Amino acid sequence: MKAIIFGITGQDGSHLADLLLAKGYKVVGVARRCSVDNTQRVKHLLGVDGFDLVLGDITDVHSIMSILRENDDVNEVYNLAAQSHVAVSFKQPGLTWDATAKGCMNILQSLVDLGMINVRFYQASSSEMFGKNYDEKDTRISLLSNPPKPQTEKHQNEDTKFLPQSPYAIAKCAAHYMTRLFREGYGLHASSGILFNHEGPRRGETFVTRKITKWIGEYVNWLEGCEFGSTGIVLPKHEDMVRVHGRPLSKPEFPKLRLGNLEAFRDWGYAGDYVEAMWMMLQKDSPDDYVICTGKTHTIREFLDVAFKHVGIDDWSDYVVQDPEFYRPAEVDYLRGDNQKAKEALGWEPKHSFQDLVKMMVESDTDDVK
Ligand code: NDP
Ligand code: GDR
Repeated sequence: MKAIIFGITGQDGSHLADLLLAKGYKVVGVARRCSVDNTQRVKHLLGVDGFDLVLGDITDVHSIMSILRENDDVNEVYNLAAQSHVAVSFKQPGLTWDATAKGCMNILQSLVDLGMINVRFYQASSSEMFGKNYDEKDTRISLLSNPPKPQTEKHQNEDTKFLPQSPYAIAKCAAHYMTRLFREGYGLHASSGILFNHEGPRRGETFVTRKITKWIGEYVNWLEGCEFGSTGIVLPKHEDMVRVHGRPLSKPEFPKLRLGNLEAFRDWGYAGDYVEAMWMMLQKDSPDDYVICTGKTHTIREFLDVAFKHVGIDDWSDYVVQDPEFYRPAEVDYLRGDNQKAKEALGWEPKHSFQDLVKMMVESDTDDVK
């Protein structure tokens, strides 16, 4: 079996490549040209048998066509490439549209134009497409109220209407509908995974979870008086810090963690679990759309609670500053998926809990910086 992964250098691309190679696939990863090395997440795969890294950009239809032509024996194509940062999409809506919406169309149309109609296609759709919308279902009867009252739970599933709140989410909706159109119009085996937030040690450093755990790692390291590099600051050991040429130096303040809205709810899962769902979708006889999520939701405050507690800090309020720079023109307040369809039709379930995820990320970042 052979797969092409667009977006190989991203978080999910690297996890998916690991999964497919372990299953014996040949994997062609498409990376775009970058002035600095962008292959950090797939370093461990370079030179591995069955893995090939090629240059291409989803906004350049010629590069897509030539990659597909050179790999006309491909069985599965995964489109994970996108300008994937919601806040950035407000600042660069044009680029976001070109990569996130048009990029998907470029791949789909190329498959049809080249007559590669039997290739199975995966599109990385997003819970951001739901935006402000959710459905409510009765879950239980509250016996505490008199008379007993039904209680409701908010959630999003495959039937929830989209109400996107950012240029990113609007571009993802366009790509989602384009995927559906090629499925229904051309009979392509094209599926969309509507994935809720998924994270892990390979998560980009400007997404909120990784920004928090990365900061914790660097702070813990600073406390221990070690050198740390990824923020660009290199601190001397404690001894040197207090005395240079016999003169005492004041201990420099460690910069606080600057965040935006802490009240938003997100349904956070582990990326390694979610790429399995992508693969499972393409193994089904018929293509379809699936919500992939944990079904649990937490605020950013709760993430902070668990992450800081993990390094022995019960109250993080002295370490975190809310900064208007990180607020968005429009926010998605509440995301909590319902994964019943994926459970029943794919047999997929998340293997890692919220607590597992936070622990894994904090531990990785406290180790990494040492
Ligand atoms: P990342 O931002 O980590 O990765 C995005 C990938 O797309 C990178 O490899 C990036 O390359 C590549 N890319 C960007 N623009 C282009 C372009 N013009 N041509 C070719 N490649 C390009 O995202 P994730 O791995 O987290 O997510 C994977 C996909 O899933 C994305 O489409 C994202 O929008 C979507 N998604 C993600 C969720 C999540 O929680 N992680 C949830 C729902 C959907 P480079 O490394 O050079 O920047
Ligand atoms: P999201 O993830 O927008 O849900 O998109 P992100 O981690 O960027 O934001 C989650 C929530 O945290 C709030 N927030 C901050 N966010 C960032 N990035 N930086 C901050 O400093 C900060 N402070 C608070 C945000 O306002 C938001 O409410 C991710 C991406 O992976 C998308 O590509 C994907 O489609 C969706 O998840 C599902």
